[in-house]
Amino acid sequence: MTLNILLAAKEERWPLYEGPLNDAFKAAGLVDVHLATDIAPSDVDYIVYAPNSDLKDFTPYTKAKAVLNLWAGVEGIVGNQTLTIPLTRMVDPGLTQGMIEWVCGHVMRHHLGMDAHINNPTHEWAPSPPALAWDRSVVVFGMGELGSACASALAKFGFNVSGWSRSEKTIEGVTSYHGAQGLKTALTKAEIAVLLLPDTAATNNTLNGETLAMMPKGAAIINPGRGPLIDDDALLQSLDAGHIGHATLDTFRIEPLPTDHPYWAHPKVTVTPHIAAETRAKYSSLTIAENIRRGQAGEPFLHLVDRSAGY
Ligand code: NDP
Ligand code: OXD
Repeated sequence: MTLNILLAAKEERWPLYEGPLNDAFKAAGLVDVHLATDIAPSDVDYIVYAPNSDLKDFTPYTKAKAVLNLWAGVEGIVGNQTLTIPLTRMVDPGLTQGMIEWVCGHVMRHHLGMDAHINNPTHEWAPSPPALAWDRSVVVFGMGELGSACASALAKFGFNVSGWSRSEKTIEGVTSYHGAQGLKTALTKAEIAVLLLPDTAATNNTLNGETLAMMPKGAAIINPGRGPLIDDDALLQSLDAGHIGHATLDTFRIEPLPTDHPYWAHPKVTVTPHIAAETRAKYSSLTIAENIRRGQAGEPFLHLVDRSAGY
């Protein structure tokens, strides 16, 4: 029996995914696979789903066994009432490695104060050596697949690393905080804060006027998580008041970030266009194929989304 796999994505994704997905299906031992972007809904067995797909009504996909999201973040699909089959999200080594590199790079920029030397138009000779990583406290908010990998990598550099999440974690070299009281303690330690929380009702405005004020003066915020984690007006106020020192933002409430948004022109804000970690077809196809293999073998899916928690 042919296994029908729908790639629900914009047309431009097809050339990127066709080869890697078919190769990964073969490597996973899946035979007689038909991968396409236009399969009759009632024939589809699995849906590989890109968040910008036009597919919003899953009702006609009567025999589909799962929707396999190509992104780690699921805020665009998790609340879809027409989706009643299992939903998995992307966890793959390429995504994790990309996030480690991006986060460590931006943490290092702030830790070493690189900007002062990259932009020095007056050729000022003002030696002000940076602290050692041992004496710098970095807090990662959201200690899941990506946050815990970044926290471990930062700990290996020697940073004094803490992590905050819903549940307590045991990670070598990383102090774990959780819950409301844990959040307060974590904030007070966050000379550099990395946000890797998902976008849910509970994480909305995690950084707001009150919580920003708990952070050390001059703190840097790095947000590859999602735009709604931050109250934008409160952040701009805190930057203008000289409390928060800098914000490096990769994700926004509206993307692309509107050209007239104050973040673009703000001297203490760095905007990157949602590039912290890309889902790369070469690696993500392996996760997709493994989950389809599992589905066919009657084994539990990996990386299932908890629909009630929203991530
Ligand atoms: P995970 O689901 O593995 O981790 C989420 C973490 O957030 C968990 O540690 C979880 O706690 C914690 N968390 C969730 N809700 C709360 C809460 N209310 N209070 C405290 N902690 C909470 O996700 P990933 O690590 O894979 O990805 C994280 C996010 O990164 C994605 O959702 C996405 O938004 C973003 N992302 C951005 C990319 C980019 O290019 N900018 C690329 C990829 C992802 P617990 O462990 O206790 O459940
Ligand atoms: C993701 C992302 O969630 O790229 O995977 O933001």
